[in-house]
Amino acid sequence: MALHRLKLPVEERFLNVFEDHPDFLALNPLGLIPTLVTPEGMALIDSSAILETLDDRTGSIWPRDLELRIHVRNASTLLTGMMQSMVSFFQESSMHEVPSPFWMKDHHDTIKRAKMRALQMPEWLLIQEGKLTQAGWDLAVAKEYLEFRVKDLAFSEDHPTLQSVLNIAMNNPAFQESKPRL
Ligand SMILES: N[C@@H](CCC(=O)N[C@@H](CS)C(=O)NCC(=O)O)C(=O)O
Repeated sequence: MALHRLKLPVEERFLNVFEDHPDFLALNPLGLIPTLVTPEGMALIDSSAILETLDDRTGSIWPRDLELRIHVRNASTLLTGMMQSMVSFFQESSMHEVPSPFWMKDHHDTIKRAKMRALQMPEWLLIQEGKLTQAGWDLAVAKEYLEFRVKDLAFSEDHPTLQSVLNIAMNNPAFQESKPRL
C-alpha cells in the first residue's frame, strides 16, 4: 500500500504462505509476507524494514518533525502489533486441530486493549494537513482486518476520528484494492 500511495512502480506476486515456495523462502527465510525485492535485488523481509527503507529513500513515510515522528511511529507500532495479534488469534482459532483457550483469550485480550488505546488516539496523530499519517493508514487497515478476522471485536463506525480516517482512506484506490477478501 505504501508503494502504491507513493506511486512507486511495483510488480506484485501473491502467494499462499502456508504452501511450500522454495524461491520465496530463499528470499525470506522467515517465510512472511510482505517481502519486497528492491531493484538492486535486496529482499526486505518485514513491513517495518520496507517502510524504513522507503522513508530513507523518499522521506515520505514518517513526519519530518521529530516530536510528531516519535508519536506517529509509536502509534503505528501499537496498530501493527494489534494486527499481529489478529494474525495470531486467527492462527490459534482456525489452524490448530485443538485451539488453545489460553492463547485465544490472550490474543483476544491484547486486541481489545490495543483497540481501546487506538480509539483514544487524537486526530493529529492520524491526520496531518488533510492526509493520513502512517498511523492513520495503519488504523484504517486494522479496522478492515479486524472486521475480517475477529468480527466480535470489530470497530463501530460511529467514532468521529475513525470516521474521518476512513473517509480519507476510502478515497485512495490502493486502500480499496487492498481490502481483505476471500
Ligand atoms: N512483522 C511482520 C509480520 C508479517 C506477517 O505476520 N505476515 C503473515 C501474513 S499477514 C504471514 O506471512 N504469515 C505466514 C506464517 O506465519 O507462516 C511484518 O510486519 O511484515
